[in-house]
Amino acid sequence: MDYSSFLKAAARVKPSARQAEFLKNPFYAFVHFSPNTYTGREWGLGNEDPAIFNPTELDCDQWVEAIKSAGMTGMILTAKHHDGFCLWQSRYTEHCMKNSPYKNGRGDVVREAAEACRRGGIRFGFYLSPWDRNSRYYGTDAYNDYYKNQLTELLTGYGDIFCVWFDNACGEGPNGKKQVYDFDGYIELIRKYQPNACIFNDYGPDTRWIGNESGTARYEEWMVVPHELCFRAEKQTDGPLTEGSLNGIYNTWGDLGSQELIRYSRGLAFCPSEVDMSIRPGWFYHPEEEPHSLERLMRTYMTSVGGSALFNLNIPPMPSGRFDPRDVQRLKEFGDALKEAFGQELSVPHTVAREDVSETQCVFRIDFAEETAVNYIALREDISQGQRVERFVIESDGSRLTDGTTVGNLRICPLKGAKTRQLKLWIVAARDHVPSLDIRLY
Ligand code: FUL
Repeated sequence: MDYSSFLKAAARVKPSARQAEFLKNPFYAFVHFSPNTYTGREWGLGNEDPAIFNPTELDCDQWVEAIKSAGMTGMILTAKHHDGFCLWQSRYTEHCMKNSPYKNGRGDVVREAAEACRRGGIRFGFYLSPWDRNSRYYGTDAYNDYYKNQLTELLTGYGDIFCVWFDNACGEGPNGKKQVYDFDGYIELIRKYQPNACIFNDYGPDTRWIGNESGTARYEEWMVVPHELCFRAEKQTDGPLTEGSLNGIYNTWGDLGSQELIRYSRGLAFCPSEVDMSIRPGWFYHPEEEPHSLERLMRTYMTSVGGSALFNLNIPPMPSGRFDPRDVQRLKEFGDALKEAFGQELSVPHTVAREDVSETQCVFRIDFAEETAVNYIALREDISQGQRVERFVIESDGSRLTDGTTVGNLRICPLKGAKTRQLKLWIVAARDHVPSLDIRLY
């Protein structure tokens, strides 16, 4: 394919209906809870006694209230982490709630969490770790059946699932063997039972890992990425067949979507990235740890949600089964700060006029009725049409305030209270006709 046709095709790589829906609510919670909560480990060994898992004051409604207070709209629970302990009544193992003293072995944390989400009006999803340090099947074909049986229990017994999260962690099981995961089979099952659920994995199909666990998002984040990276997602166009290769491409690369990179791809897929980080240093609860500062959480939000990525923020319950009051307070402060920043758009009357400069450039002129202080400008592309904007500049009364690269699902630009009568948003480069842009001022 010649390069200019390739670029036009790149501009038309589109989200699936389930991805487009998922991107409307990009901020949700992770909840890491397992025997690790009681041993202080981050990766359990798999030989923990199920009797240590005993959340005597379990209160999933408290989780949901805290999650909602931060403005999050979903929860992904570790139904099973690497230690293999299942937080529900699985028919396929004894290493589960059946052998926990909680509710005399009749407890089901997955059910309590799912029901609390439903009551509180947020979405529910789960993380089912493929790596399992307990299962005696691990390292054999029988393990893939075991995993699929458990997936089926979770996909069919707990109502609508908005996200199924699984990583590629693949260590040794109890018999010293590693497992070859049947990801295609897992994905098929999820599509069968929960066709609207988005599937997270390093390589797609629906969302992908940002590449670190510290909440650091890329300055330039593309949802349209080489199929060599997201090979579990649908390839929507071929590459331009430029000589070279993207072998070895991984989520940790600094650039995954610029023209300089995609020109070497053999095809493109649509797959937004997810920033996953914990509110504390660990994924699991450790009493000596403190939640991160409000500033750090705000910065992460601005660069993830505000940088066309998703934000999955983990809050680990304490051994009692409740969230730590310090985390509850930080989540509330976070939600209040977000409301303060974005709760209300600027009320000063203004007009927005668009003028096309060329096929792939345009300028939006925003005129205010009076001098106005602007804290943020938030931009959105109509991503149902694909992702196109490559570079923009924002000027106030003729001088540059800020500039950036991608817009995508949402680009929040802090303008730090700049006083202005007229803002100009120049779209300096786009992959095709500049799409219609949603512009909001705060
Ligand atoms: C990783 C795991 O190894 C960590 O323990 C944690 O669950 C993180 C979210 O994903 O792959």
